[in-house]
Amino acid sequence: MKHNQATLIVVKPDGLKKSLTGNILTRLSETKLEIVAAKVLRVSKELAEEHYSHLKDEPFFGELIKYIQGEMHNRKKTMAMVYWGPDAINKVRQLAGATNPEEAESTTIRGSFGRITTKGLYENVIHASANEEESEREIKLWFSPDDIIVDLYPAQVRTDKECKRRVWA
Ligand code: IDP
Ligand code: MG
Repeated sequence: MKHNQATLIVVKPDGLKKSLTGNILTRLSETKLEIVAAKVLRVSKELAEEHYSHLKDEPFFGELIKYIQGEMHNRKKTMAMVYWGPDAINKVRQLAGATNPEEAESTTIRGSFGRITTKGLYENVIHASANEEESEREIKLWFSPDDIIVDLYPAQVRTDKECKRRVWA
């Protein structure tokens, strides 16, 4: 049996604008993987640039950062999730399809719903981690240990006395 893995999935702003969240969750449920974390969030410039740091020298980097931040869709939000189970990374990548939506098989999420913008950026609806090194890096970037219902990676307890945070009034 293939070993358990965790993988980061992000419904990108085009996926949210096109109301594809339900559809994507249904497709993901076919994998029989377990969902262990989920949140809706605005992607800061810092998070965007760190998430895509491997592409910083590409000509489309600037557009890519604007895209994941939602500036092209007037939808400044994404939905990030961690799925967990046997062979999770490959299962989700298969379902997502190729990076270039024109090359992705038409039955995949990217093949069904992605497009290439006039500027040449691939708007491909979802992000999915490509390998274990990447999934660990990305999950640690997008989530804190307490956001995830299983212990994926070693964590430590830190007491921040002066740390200001909002609580319900
Ligand atoms: P992946 O999302 O399939 O892992 P990456 O190479 O990590 O592919 O690229 C991250 C994102 O950058 C892609 O999902 C896509 O939105 C965009 N992208 C990647 N390569 C190209 C390209 O050659 N032209 C335009 N956009 C690209
Ligand atoms: Mg990638």
